[in-house]
Amino acid sequence: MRIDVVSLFPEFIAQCAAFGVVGRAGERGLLSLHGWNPRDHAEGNYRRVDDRPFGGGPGMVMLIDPLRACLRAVRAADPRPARVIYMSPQGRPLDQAKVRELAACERFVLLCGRYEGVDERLLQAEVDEELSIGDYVLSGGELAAAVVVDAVARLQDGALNDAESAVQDSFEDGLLDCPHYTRPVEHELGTVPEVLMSGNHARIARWRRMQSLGRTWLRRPDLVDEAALTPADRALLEEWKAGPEGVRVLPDGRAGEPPEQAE
Ligand code: 9WO
Repeated sequence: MRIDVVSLFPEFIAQCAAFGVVGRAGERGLLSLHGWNPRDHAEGNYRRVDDRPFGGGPGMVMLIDPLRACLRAVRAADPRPARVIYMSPQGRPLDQAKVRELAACERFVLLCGRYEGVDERLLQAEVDEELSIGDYVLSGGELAAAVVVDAVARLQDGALNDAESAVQDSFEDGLLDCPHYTRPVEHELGTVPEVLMSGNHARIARWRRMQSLGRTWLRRPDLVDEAALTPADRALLEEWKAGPEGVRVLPDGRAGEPPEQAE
């Protein structure tokens, strides 16, 4: 697949994509990532890409024309149609379902704003959708775009090694991951749960599922509601709630019942 990133700092995305799973997806030809700088499409000696906001106020707004010329060049670089996605806190929240949808696309464009944002007319004319990676403000869309690139790259067929694919399964069913342990078995900070040492794979799988269900119920009850649990899952969750196995303490020290979900 092909991802084009439009940004005043295209090198930033290239750096993010140079390592690990994403870097390997590139090496294996599963993903081609292209950075485009709207400044290269700006006119005049100063190559301006921003100007002061109408109505006053602090900061600058990205100009229509350099972005429009840049997007025209992006579209012309490949015959396949490309949807344009603007990374912004006003966008639809990104989740794994959205990541899967994008991973199945042959091509898309990520538009990264800087300063106070982009002239609204450019967004209306050129942008197909807005995506947010969370409810916080960054200094630009680049880090958010890098998140999308990473999440999408690892879903390309052949991007993950066998060992990594197993890890991926954990979020595929909409539940949080189970706890992990490695050597040593006995440590000042605690002992590894006995079941993981049993060699009984069915018991281990059952324990992990129960942990995933319990933790999701405790930390993200909203996900449990959506997860479409089987009767067997429900039974495992009840067992977790009842048992001593559930360490009902959150990392921040809160204990017990799942927190009220804020709307
Ligand atoms: C600045 C700002 C200040 C006060 C109240 C709201 C505000 N929103 C912004 C803002 O959106 N600034 C932007 C910086 C303009 C577009 C690019 N920038 C950006 C993108 N910051 N954060 C993101 C982003 C993108 C995707 N997911 C989360 C955050």
